[in-house]
Amino acid sequence: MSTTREDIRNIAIIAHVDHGKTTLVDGMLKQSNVFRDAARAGERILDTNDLERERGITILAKNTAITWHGVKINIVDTPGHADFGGEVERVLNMVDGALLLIDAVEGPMPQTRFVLRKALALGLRIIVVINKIDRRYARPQEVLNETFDLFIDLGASDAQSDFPVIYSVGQDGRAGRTPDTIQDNLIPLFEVILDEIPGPEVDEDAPARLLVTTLDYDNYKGQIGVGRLRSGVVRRGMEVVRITPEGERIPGRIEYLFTYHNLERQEIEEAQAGDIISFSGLESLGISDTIADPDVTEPLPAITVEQPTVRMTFGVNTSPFAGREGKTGWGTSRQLRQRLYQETMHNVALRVADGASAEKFVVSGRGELHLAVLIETMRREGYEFEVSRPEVILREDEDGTLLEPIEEVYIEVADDLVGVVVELLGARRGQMIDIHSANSTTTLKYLVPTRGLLGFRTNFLTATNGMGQMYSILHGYEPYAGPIPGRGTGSLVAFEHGISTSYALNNAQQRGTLFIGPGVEVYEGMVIGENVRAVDIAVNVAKAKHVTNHRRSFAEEAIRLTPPREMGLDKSIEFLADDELLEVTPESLRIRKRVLDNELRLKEQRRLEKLAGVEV
Ligand SMILES: Nc1nc2c(ncn2[C@@H]2O[C@H](COP(=O)(O)OP(=O)(O)OP(=O)(O)O)[C@@H](O)[C@H]2O)c(=O)[nH]1
Ligand SMILES: [Mg+2]
Repeated sequence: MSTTREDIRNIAIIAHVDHGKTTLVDGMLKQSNVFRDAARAGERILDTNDLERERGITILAKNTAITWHGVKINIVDTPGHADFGGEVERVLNMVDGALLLIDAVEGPMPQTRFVLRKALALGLRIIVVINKIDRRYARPQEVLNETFDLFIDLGASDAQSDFPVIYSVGQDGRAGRTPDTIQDNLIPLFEVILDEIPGPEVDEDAPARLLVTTLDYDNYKGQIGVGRLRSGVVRRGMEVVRITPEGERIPGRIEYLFTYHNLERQEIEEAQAGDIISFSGLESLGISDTIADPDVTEPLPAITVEQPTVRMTFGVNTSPFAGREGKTGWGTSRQLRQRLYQETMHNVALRVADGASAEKFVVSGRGELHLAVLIETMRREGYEFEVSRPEVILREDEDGTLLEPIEEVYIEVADDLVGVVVELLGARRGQMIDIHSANSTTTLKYLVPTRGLLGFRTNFLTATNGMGQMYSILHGYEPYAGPIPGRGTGSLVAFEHGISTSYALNNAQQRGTLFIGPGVEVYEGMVIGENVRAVDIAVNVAKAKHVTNHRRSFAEEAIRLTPPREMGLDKSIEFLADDELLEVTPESLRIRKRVLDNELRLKEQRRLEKLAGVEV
């Protein structure tokens, strides 16, 4: 018999990037007395991994739990960046309701739409939280209207569109039922969660069934699976069956059982349906596996996520410096292959396929950031490898028409920069669909082929002095829009192996912008800067000035170089041309030509130019 558990609530926090999810969870944890040291609040305590802290965004969805007036509230914090939308799709099956956070200035944004669509499709009860109402230009009433329109637009049921609303300043742990009755605490939010989110519907007499939704690892207890116990009871030591999405049945035993309690996993002996639990004891667990009583035959429906749109080739490092900086023995194709396929076990929106040769793998994801985070994670683990320029994943429709991904792009810039943005996106086959201005800021909405957006961010930030905001989200697949010009500049390529000198760099910098300073070891074919003209030129950066007397060598030291452009991972990926690769090691990022030999490459270039000439 099915009953409702009143002692538990399972909720997810969903929103567009930066609307304040993780900060609000801090407040909830703090006010339910999790922190012994209250000073730890306000530091996005759930954003635990280094990359999350460095980039200031959530990358992985995470579980936590608090207790409020005797009711346990399991909370799943999710990332808001569109590239990590797969994380949201992965975890929503664990909850009965969601807090939809909306920035009181920005209103619903592209990813608000995406996450709300997913939540509504699962029939979740939604509480709208209009957050950051302390911000200048906050417009809570308008934002509420826009949110209501969004519900209707997404086909929400009458019950779903009749959502409760909370207004909050998540940062200060304050909330209220109206913008004018904000309390000094989050009690109104806790009350609404208890009143409006239904407790889990469970059947404790049915056999135990759980869908593995998250994978974790414990140094002592091994692989850990996390999911919501749908029905039945699970006990420590119990025999179970693991049913893979393909229907394979593997017997096993639950060794340890845990429940979430504040920021920790707490060991328990027994769990009842409705709770979010974790367990160890099963080998080779996968996301979407069903863990069940041994006699269960039907698996729970597997998690589905949307398809990737962008891909890169990862390959064994073939640079002359290969083997110098990575962990010894980790640079082989076997190691690289194993690491990449292992990633797909939990990174559900990522795809890996063997490439054209045994040393190459095609890695597909939801965007450049999705792939960049994987690259950065791997280099920090000690891997070295090379990656190609990202490219979009094309499709064909039934009639054989070539389709490409198109993105909806939202841009916010100061009014006087609109012209620049319009020009930049026009060149990339962008179509403006909306423009309006308020408080000296213009908001533009565009449809742009994803192809045109690869490498766009750096241009955009340069053009707007870093003051512009830009978000994009997949709009859909449409017929191929035709050629889009590349970066329009060439590369300055090192002429031979050596150590860069100030003297030589001083000559090289007349041509464009350098990526390296003096004293850097370079190899032939390594890209050391950007040429302002659209051709590559080989430059000798290791040449020392011919010294004839003491005074001249003194002069060499006095050369003042423009500081090199800090490339970093994101900028390097955006810079790559088709005939270039990025060498990634734990210590360095080096852009290089695919063909390192300058003479060979020039010959090939001339041959291609000739061929192109014949065709015209
Ligand atoms: N003014 C104001 N700023 C806030 C408030 N809450 C959060 N912020 C700021 O908003 C920024 C983003 O906060 P996060 O909590 O990381 O946002 P998020 O939704 O978790 O972001 P992602 O997980 O990356 O999608 C941070 O700089 C916060 O300090 C608020 O109530 N008022
Ligand atoms: Mg966050």
